[in-house]
Amino acid sequence: MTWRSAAFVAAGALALLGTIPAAHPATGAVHGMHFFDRNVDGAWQPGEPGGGSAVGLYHLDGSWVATVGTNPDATYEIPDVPPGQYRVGINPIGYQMTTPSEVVVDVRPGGTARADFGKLGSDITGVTWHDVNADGQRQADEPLLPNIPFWIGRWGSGTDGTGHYSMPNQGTSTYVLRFVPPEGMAFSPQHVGAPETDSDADPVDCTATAVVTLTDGRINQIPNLDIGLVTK
Ligand SMILES: [Ca+2]
Ligand SMILES: [Ca+2]
Repeated sequence: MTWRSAAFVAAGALALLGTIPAAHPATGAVHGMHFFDRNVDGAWQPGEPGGGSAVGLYHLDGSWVATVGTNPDATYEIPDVPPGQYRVGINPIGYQMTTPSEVVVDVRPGGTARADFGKLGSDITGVTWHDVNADGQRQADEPLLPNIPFWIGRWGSGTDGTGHYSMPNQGTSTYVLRFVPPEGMAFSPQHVGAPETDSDADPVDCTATAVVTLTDGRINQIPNLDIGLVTK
């Protein structure tokens, strides 16, 4: 036998060892989706983003077993769970749930139990526009102003190249957006006329405030937090 054929025989023996059946798995898993339920139908569809926060696994008496993060694609997976019944859930505080926030699952050896969690946040959206006639209302012929910066605390953002901004899937809180007017411009008068087309910035402190609340399990949406700018 050459050294090559000896190596071949040894490799064959190792391959045979590899065919020994594995012991029946002693654990199972829990997986599912934790997502922002954009169309509020209680089910995940492609394009609905991950819910961000963690998913927890607990014994039926409430004692903690494991916590895993939610992936950006909205999936989560809790591996190596000993067989039995468990509570699995997310922290619902600050959001409108579109599914139960906690369910009981039965984990079987080698099996995968599924639990999905959908929730709805608030979309804070608006535009910055040139209030040409300085009346505090956005008329159809008044142009949007692109790339106007604003700050939320120490986090910088701004309207995009078309004059729009969007902060989707926000939980309950008070959001203070501090806008920075361009050179030679100031803010329109605040809260004059129809709210869909008025200006929401305080001309003195340059801030617009969005208050997201949950009332009777329903979260409020904040469309049209719009900012009018006038020529000085
Ligand atoms: Ca959905
Ligand atoms: Ca106007």
